[in-house]
Amino acid sequence: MAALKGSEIAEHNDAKSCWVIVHGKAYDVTEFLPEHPGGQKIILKYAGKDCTEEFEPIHPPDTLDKFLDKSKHLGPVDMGTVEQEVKEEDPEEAERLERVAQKPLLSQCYNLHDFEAVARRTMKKTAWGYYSSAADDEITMRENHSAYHRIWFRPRVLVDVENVDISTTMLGSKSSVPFYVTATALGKLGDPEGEVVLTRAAHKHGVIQMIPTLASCSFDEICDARKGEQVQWLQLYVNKDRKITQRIVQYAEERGCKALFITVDAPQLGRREKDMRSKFTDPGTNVQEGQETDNSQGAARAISSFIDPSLSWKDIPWFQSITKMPIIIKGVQRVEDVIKAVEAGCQGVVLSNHGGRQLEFARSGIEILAETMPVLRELGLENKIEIYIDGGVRRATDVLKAICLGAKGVGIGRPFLYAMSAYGQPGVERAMQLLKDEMEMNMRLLGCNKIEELNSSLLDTRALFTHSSTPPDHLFGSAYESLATPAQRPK
Ligand code: FMN
Repeated sequence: MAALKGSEIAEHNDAKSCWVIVHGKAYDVTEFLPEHPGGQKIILKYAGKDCTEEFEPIHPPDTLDKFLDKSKHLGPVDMGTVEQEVKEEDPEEAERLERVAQKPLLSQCYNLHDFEAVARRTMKKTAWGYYSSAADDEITMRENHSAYHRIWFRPRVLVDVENVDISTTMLGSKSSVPFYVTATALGKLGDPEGEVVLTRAAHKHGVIQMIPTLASCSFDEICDARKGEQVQWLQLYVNKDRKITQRIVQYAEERGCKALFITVDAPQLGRREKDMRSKFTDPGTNVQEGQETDNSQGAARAISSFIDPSLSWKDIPWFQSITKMPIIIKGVQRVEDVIKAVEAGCQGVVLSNHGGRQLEFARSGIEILAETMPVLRELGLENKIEIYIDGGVRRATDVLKAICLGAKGVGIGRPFLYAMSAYGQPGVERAMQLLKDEMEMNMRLLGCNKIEELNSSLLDTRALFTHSSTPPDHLFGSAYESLATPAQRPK
């Protein structure tokens, strides 16, 4: 087949006939426009043009093969004939590149906060917007971390702590540490290689990785990046079309995933205004001319319209009938639902509010954990289910507090994304090493040799349930005009 010329493709530049180029190949997406989960407008922006750069981070490489009929695959394009868009000089981007060139050395990062600070300065605005954003006033996101500050330690002394072992078992698999890489979508926004960077770093450190449904890499690419006995779990957003869901789950099991985490806290995606605003001001979009773009919804909403809001407890037996993998409910937020999960025969729950990205004023995972464990113990259910938590974990002391309270493991999301975005695989490896070092040291200082020795007697949780130090509402504060005191009378 002769390669298509750029001029031929450029003729198909509207909704009546819409062709686009992705990775040097042309596609007729005219009929697909109304079905595109991210809306038509973003495709029409690239009608007749090359959209690879925009397409790449948001779509796994097998997307077009899977979702666009073969008759619409028009074949290779002679890219030399495609008119290159002259990009206007973008002073913001030039400044960003300068900051990238001057970023601190990796060895200057001593904790997970440092990676966040570097990522904030060096990531593209849209990518930073997607990763860092959370729901509404982002109070739950900040509470997730602050809640750990309301727990203090009661260490033991004069214990022989020469040898400390921080390894553990999660859902029947060995792990070198009691934390795991939780599922986070769109890895290629942070690194051109995407989630496989996390896979490789996780392998180096014996850390378990949860693969997101909405990864930028294809599922196969992430599985193929696995080495030896490395353990991966699957995070699942349940599709309205259960046949698709069944295919995903069974394929994951076939490819060796060791557990199925069903995300249940996102029947609709939360409003993440940083994400939405960063799209809105993207110079590539047309909002200044008053045109609405679906893009202004942010990356999150664009990719998530397939999620089934009708999912309920009644569906759990169906999942149990299609897989032998342990089933873990991700996004549980009250003890009553933990008990339901036990009754439904689930092997685990993740106490999580999705990193504060969903229901604003959802409580932190650590607080729910402290509410849950005593109830489970009272009912004799504590060994019937494994309890995981995530959200706001930034220090090994946070991990230790969760394990002391009865969590089997702790998920970490943004910190690994930031480490990857700022420094690639070496960044993620250093982040994991720093956490390991912090953990070993703090186990010693707590007077514990093994994970099994961590228990709630090592904690003072009296302040945990009081919310007197709720994170401030900055937007409200900055818009608020303070009341005035009486003015002096003129002379
Ligand atoms: N949770 C999911 O179940 N599926 C996802 O696709 C998903 N994508 C996420 C993308 C980003 C950028 C972030 C920050 C979180 C995402 N989460 C997702 C939630 C995480 O799994 C986890 O609950 C959260 O990040 C934990 O909070 P932390 O970021 O403070 O560690």
